[in-house]
Order: sequence, then C-alpha cells, then structure tokens
Amino acid sequence: MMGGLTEAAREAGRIMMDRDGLMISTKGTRENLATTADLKVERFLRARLPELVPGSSFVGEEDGRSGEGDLVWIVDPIDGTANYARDLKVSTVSIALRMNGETVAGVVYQPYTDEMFCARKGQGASLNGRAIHVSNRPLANSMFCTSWSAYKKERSPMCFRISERVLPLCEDIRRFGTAAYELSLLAEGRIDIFFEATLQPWDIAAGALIVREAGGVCGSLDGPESYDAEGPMIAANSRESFGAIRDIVEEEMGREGL
Ligand code: LIP
Repeated sequence: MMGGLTEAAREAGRIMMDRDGLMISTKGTRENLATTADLKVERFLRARLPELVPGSSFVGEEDGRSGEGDLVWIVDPIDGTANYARDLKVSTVSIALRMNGETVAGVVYQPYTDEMFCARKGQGASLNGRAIHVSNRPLANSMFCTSWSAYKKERSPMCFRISERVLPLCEDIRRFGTAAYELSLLAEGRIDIFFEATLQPWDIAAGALIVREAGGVCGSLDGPESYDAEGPMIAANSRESFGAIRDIVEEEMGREGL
C-alpha cells in the first residue's frame, strides 16, 4: 500500500506543478485562497486513494467527505495554498489514512524539492526512503516554526504574544506557510519546535504521525490534537521542549478564554 500511496502523492505533485490555466479564488475570508490546482489535485486523489484500500472513504479540504466508514483518507491537496498562489515554491501534498480514529499511514510530499516524507504507525518515519529522527537539540538551540493565525486574525495578538515569549527561550523563528512541511522538517531534525493556533485535520494528520514515528511529541493542550474540529497544535523534538511551549500556549490561550 505504501508504494501505491507514494506514487499517488508523486502524481499529485506533478498535477500541482502544472500551473497552466491556473485560477485563484477565495473561500470564506480574503486570505483563505483556493486555486484550480487544489481542486484538480483533490479530484485526482479522491479517485485514486480509495482504490488502494478497498472500502475506504475520503475527506478533502476542498470538497469535503465522500463515503462512510472507519477507514478514511484525510487529504490536503495543497498545504500552503497562499505560497502556491504566489509561486513561492514551498507547498506540499498531505495524505493520511485513519483507521478507527488513529492515523496509520501518512505521506507529505514537497514536489519542488522532491522530498517524500512517509510514516506507518509503529514502523518509523522516512524521507525518500531513509529513516529519519527528530533532533536532540535543547530548547535553547531550537528553531521554532509558528504562524500568527492569518485566517482568524482575532487570534493574532495571542499568537504574537506566544512568539514573543518563545523567542528568548530558543534560537530563532521561521514560517514556511505549510504546517505539513514544518512538521516533516521537525521529524527530520531540521527544525525543533512548532505551534499553530488554528489548524484543520488535513493540515496535521500526516505530519503528526510523521513526527511521532520520528520520535517527536505532538498534541494539543491537554491531550492529542483534534481531528473533529479546527484547533491548536504543538510539536517538539522532546518532552521537555513540548512541555515548555505547552505551558506558554496554555497561559496565553487561557487569557483569551480559549
Ligand atoms: C495552511 C497551513 C499553514 C497555516 C495556514 C493554512 P492551507 O493550510 O498549513 O500552516 O499557517 O494558515 O492553514 O490553507 O494552505 O491548506
């Protein structure tokens, strides 16, 4: 199944890279973009993935759910659509398979760099076939990836306060604009800590498994991240760093009554 899955992700990447006739529109708010490529990639994966696992259903960012059942594909056809719309060349295809509420397989593919991050529950994580592991950097030498809640700007001041408190504790901050890729970078040890306030299940499902299978820690404030609704997610290379970030996030979100 993993072979078929990575092949599908690669093909999805090829479809993404074809910008011929690209059209960009907004959904809901002015900063939440969708492109014709998001739709094309999702249409392709909605047809292809259920063929790999008979009886599986599908949930995609653009067109929602098709089918029912305990085996479900959770797909972000283009994670980092704002980057994609501007041709910034940092966007990923994110595919997770969940069974009875647990993610059992995940793939994040970055077509611009041809990086294929994969994980299977209990079998570790890999990048282009090579096993990967989170870093062992202490918090003081960590690179922090985060965002400032662009789609829900009423949460932005809280996110800035969190950044303001984390920056003095770590080395520096980056924002790549795709949570799936940032989680994959954490799994490979290139970055070390991560927080976003408002993520959707398709942004995180594959990346969370890749982080855990690479030895990292991720979750929400008081347990696992949510797959039923949007929510915050914290990830780190160690329990210590996870705890330090979680305490700050808990305090700042608590202040907002979230
Ligand atoms: C994006 C996330 C990113 C987040 C953006 C957005 P999209 O997903 O992956 O990390 O900061 O606000 O949610 O909308 O490009 O699929």
